Amino acid sequence: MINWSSLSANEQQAALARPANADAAGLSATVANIVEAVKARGDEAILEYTRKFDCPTLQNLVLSDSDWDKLAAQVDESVKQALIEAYDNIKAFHSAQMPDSVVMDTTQGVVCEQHYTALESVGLYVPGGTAPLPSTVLMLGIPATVAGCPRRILCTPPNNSGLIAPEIAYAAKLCGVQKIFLCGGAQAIAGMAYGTQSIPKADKLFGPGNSFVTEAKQQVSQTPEGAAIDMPAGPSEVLVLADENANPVFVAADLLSQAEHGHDSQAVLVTNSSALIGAVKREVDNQLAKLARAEITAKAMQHARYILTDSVAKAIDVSNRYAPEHLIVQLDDAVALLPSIKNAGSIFVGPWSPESAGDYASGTNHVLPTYGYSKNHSSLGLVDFMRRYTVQTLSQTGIRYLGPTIMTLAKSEGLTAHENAVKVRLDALDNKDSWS
Ligand code: HSO
Ligand code: ZN
Repeated sequence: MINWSSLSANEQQAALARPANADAAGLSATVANIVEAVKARGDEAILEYTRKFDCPTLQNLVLSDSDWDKLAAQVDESVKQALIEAYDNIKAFHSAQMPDSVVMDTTQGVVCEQHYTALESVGLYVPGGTAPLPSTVLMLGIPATVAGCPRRILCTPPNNSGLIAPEIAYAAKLCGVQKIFLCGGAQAIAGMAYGTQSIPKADKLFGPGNSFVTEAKQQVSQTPEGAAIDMPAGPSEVLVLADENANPVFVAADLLSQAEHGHDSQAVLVTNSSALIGAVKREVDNQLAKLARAEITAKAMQHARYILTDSVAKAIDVSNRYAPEHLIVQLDDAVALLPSIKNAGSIFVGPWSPESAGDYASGTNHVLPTYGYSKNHSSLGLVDFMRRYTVQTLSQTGIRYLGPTIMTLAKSEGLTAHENAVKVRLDALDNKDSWS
């Protein structure tokens, strides 16, 4: 248990720190080599890495339509129905995010417009790992399709026999993914960013991944011929804000649901009640033993943080400083306190809103900024699959009216060519020859 008010400023900072990568330089060099190999040798390099890391006998990077259909057909009927229900909610919420154009006269004869258009080609990444996540396929594929992106491909690592989880195949079909490539890691990211013989180049890459994937996304987004990325990422995290009336069974279950993602998952409880901390710890022990992934979950819970503050207001302060990916608010007056919550990727309000709801099926996106990036990055949404551009049209009245202002500003910056681009037009309107 961490007693917040007894900590020095440095200790407080350390208490909220994220795990740092011990060998950032090594990771960066390894990934740079992979990216270079894929840039130089395309499919051949990706196949080599995929045979080395995922499936030694893989022949083809593309999942054939017949394999895709066969896999999708294997999914349990009840899981299909659940995926469809989740799909409906996610689609409804993301469709409602369609932004409107802005068209207005800013001044006499000057029309300014702002429009959105779908990105041409998007690359979706879905990790393999210890638990393949079809829900992530929905979170990426649905907004890509709703936004109207014409090209939507997905990369995911194959298993030892060169196939993928049936649920991933089914979810990808459901949400309109057009092609699945059987590769993962930095090699998949490089393949989508630069394009290969079989993988079409993507304008932007989306989706979570391990440290290799994250580093590769950073690297390919630094070069103009690479691809944009959705957001920077680190291990998944939850912060629960709770008071003495919160249900310790619920709080423990929420911390554990985050912890089961991986040994590096971050679970943080911030509360003004030491009694709650005691009760939650007991509950964590009770529930942990019964979980399917008890070992991974226990490992993550070893670095779980239980922070005691002097007041609810201070607890909210701590949460704002931590800027969690997921924030669960189990405070008495959760709704009233929402305006004081500044930084969080997605907020779950009140005792009946577990993170699992947003992870799977409520409709919100589960791709969210981690590692404190919720201070300046947004949760994934429809507009991330679009780009915004502007249009302006000045009439003769417009250039006459605004021209002198533009000329004055251009002159004040010493940019006489800018000034002249207006002057030649004003002169033409006055039937004057600009050059005499
Ligand atoms: N909590 C994860 C998403 C997820 N959970 C998928 C279950 N499946 C990151 O937001
Ligand atoms: Zn989750």
